[in-house]
Amino acid sequence: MKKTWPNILICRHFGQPVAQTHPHLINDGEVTPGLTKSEFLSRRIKLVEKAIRTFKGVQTVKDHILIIPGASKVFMTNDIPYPFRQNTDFLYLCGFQEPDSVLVLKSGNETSERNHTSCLFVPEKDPEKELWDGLRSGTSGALELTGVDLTYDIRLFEEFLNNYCKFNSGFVLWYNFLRPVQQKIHDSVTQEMMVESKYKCMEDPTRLCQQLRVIKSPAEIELMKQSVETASQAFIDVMKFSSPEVNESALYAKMDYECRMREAEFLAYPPVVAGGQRANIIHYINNNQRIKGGELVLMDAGCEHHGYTSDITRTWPVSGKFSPAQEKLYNGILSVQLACINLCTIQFSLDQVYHAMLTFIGQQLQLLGLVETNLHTSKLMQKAKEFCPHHVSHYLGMDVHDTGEISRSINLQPGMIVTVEPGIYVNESDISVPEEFRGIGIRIEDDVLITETKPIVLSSSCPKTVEAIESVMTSSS
Ligand SMILES: [Mn+2]
Repeated sequence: MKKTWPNILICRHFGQPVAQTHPHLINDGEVTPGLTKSEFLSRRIKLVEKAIRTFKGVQTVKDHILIIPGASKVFMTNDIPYPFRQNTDFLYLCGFQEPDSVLVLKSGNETSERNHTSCLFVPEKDPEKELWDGLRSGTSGALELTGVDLTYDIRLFEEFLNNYCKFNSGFVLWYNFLRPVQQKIHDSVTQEMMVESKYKCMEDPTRLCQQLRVIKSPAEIELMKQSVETASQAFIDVMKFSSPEVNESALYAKMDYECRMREAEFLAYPPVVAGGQRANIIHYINNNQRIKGGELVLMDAGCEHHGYTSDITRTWPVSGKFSPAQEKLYNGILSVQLACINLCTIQFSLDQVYHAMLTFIGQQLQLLGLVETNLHTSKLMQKAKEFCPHHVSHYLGMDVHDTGEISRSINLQPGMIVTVEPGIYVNESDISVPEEFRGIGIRIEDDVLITETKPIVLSSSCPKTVEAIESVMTSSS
């Protein structure tokens, strides 16, 4: 009988999924699922080029060094870590998923692409540590995995900075000093570079990085579509699972389960699962109350799929059938939401969509008899703000509230992905409105891709009209 031996020699060990170990997740040439080494390389080049451009014409500036730390593990109690989540900018620039690392980008003397260098400092392999905490890629694994130019043991980081300062002057240090990501790295930067002000000037690279991140590449758009589709399908399962007296926590658990079963890593944020008047607490996350038969439930949830998030809100009757008052208010806010989506084009900014939303909500409030019809415009806007105290949108991407440094007053651009999420929240003790509407809170939120022409709703498979929701809830499969 012929004996076959396991091919142990070619089986390298890495601290994160690679094509050899996780062929179901990742293809050859990819650093993280769906994203290639060349895409990461082009992100790094673009960032350094942006840094150089910022100082173009300033003769005294010679070089640029950018320091982007990865995250460290955070512990909830002795030895018990929270689920690890990599620092977003670091992940965006190199795809390395282990804690306690740092990326350093150095500009070359010329602005030619080839001259920029990327160095990744990582925890070196250590059999004893790996026995407890899992595999590490180490310096050689990280080099092969990410395609950066150089990798070093993280323990050499301080020495590296020390040497850099010895042999360089007149450089710009790009480091977010105000929001340290990793204490050790922060101490090293402070110690080696701040003490004698070795740099010519210090700048925060966060905004430059977010200017890149806010426009999604084709590969990123594909990942976003998958993330949003996963959450949309999970919403359908949660709607079907709803029934009178269901606990909010059960709907939360069902959402989490259905997203993970579709290979999302986890929910992107603690979801809002708010029955009845609890929907009027915008960030309600206690999720521990039973929902009565006649009530609506508002669920705001999304997942993280290979580092990209979805963020959807639906509001539906747990019994499967809207009451006449619920339906009226629901259709009112739905018409606002559809009108806002139509404005998501390169002609407008998110702030302009927000102001339009206030106008649309004002009109609906008057049509539904929630406010008087003879109000002055400014008073009507004020009323609209009272019924919807939040913005209509935020950018969406690797983070849920993505690229927070990018103003919402700039025009939308192709490749941006944004949420559209108007709501109406009627206080139960507001005696100025018809009784039938009191205590109802409704929000409808979709994820929308901006193109050269029309907006594309990525969450369109998630039921949204009264008919679609009622029909999904009565169908058996
Ligand atoms: Mn949102």
